[in-house]
Amino acid sequence: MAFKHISAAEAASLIKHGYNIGLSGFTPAGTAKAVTAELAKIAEAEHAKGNPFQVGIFTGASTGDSCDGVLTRAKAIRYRAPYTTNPDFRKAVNNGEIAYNDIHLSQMAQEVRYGFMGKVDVAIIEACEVTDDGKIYLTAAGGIAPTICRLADKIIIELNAAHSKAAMGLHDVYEPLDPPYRREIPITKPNDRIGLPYIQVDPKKIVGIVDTNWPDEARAFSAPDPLTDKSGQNVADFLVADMKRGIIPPTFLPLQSGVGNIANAVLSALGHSTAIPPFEVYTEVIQNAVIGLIRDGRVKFASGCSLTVTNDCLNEVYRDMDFFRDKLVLRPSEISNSPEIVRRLGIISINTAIEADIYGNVNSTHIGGTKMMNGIGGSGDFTRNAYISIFTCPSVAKEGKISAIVPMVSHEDHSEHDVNIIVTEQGVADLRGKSPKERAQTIIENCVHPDYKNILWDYLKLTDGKAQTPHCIRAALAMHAELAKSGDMRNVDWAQYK
Ligand code: 0RQ
Repeated sequence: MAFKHISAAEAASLIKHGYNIGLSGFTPAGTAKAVTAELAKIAEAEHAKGNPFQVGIFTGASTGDSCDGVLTRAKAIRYRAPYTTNPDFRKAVNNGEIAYNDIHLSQMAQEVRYGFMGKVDVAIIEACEVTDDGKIYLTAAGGIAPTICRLADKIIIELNAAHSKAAMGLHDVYEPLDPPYRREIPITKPNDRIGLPYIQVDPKKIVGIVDTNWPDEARAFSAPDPLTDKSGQNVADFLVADMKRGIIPPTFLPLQSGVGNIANAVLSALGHSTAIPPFEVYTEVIQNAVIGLIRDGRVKFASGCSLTVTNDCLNEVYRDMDFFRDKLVLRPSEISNSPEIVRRLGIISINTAIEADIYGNVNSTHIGGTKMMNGIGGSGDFTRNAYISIFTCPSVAKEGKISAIVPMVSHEDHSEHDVNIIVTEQGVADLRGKSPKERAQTIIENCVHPDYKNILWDYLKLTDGKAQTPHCIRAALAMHAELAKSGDMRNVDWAQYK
């Protein structure tokens, strides 16, 4: 079947007010760009005429500015799920302008299938190749593309020449059946392939091909600094010690690491550690550091949902696909983040916290308990099911005015029941096998910044110390209240709570 080649503007005109659109991609990698940019213009024109124009957006994870950014600025988003990192979107959400459903990334595809969010009207899928019989070859991410392709009434393809056709074969496309017919997902090793290298659709659903040449909008992370290096080294030293004690097998275990500078520093420290054998990565986001470690022979295999790397790095992978082909695979997010597989493979998860409390509860999403930062992403998929779950964060934020360790988190994403290890540049708190009271001692002793140690010891003195989880409820959020009042948590005064 010969497909119609149409402009991005023509494709966008197929999307009507009130539609839900499903997008390929995961992070800015592999996401739609050209059609959403044109859709924003349509929304602005309609708004100028006094007409409503808003859509719902279903994606794998965050997108680039040409999607979340332009659509937010055009006030074209009514509803969105899941994770996003866009600063304009963040502002709009925290102004109450967009309904944002921040769910675990592994659950996105199935919740769309279960009908929790309404129907998918149009799917916009970035591809490096489409065949006449409806085989879609994705680019740098799996995301929820297989599900939205199957469910959408219409499919628009962004055939993006900025992605090499070498990406064909990178993907392992597998969509589980829904209950009560769901079976085990048959992955027992990070490098198992269980599906097809393409998405098969009914070619009649493809309403147009938009030819583009638009590189992914992934950002480069700032260079590591002494603080992130120290946290990375702390994680690496901790894992080496656990391996020497026999807790981690001598072959090591597959690693998941979140995005950002600390994640890169951890990978770099592990990469340089001579005590750790070459290891595997079973993660969601494959960053530059992993590609470098594959080159160096330190990472044997990486399974992920996206290649969220700089464009130089992506082109290097495409150019040298003969080398990378048997060392990399990209999967849909419900497989890359599958709790079943995370538990089976015994993954060591490393994610970043905004704040943690003295009992090990972690807030990854909210500033001051109310304002959304990005979202939970895949951190919960991995943390809850990991062999060892690790959270890292700097011990203080905003020049020391904020302690990342507080009496009680102002919002909870990961509970004390799921969090094994907390790491700051100050040190490592090993919470495994400990009671809440023991956890508080080890967290304050090892992770808290010196400016805040006595403040937190003094907080504990407000309690009678006898309960399972001692708290002075009236004072539990007093450090946050103090920050809101004076701009510095160090000014908290416990006297009024005695
Ligand atoms: O503020 O932007 O004004 O400088 O929060 O903090 O230290 O730069 O760290 O960029 O790695 O983000 C948890 C948000 C960390 C991220 C989070 C302020 C701080 C700074 C950012 P500025 P940093 P990062 C993989 C797994 C959840 C999802 C996840 C995240 C800004 O890692 O979204 O793990 N994780 N997904 O100053 C007030 C505090 C603060 C604070 C930091 N306690 N109070 N502000 N900040 N701590 C990805 C996917 O799932 C796809």
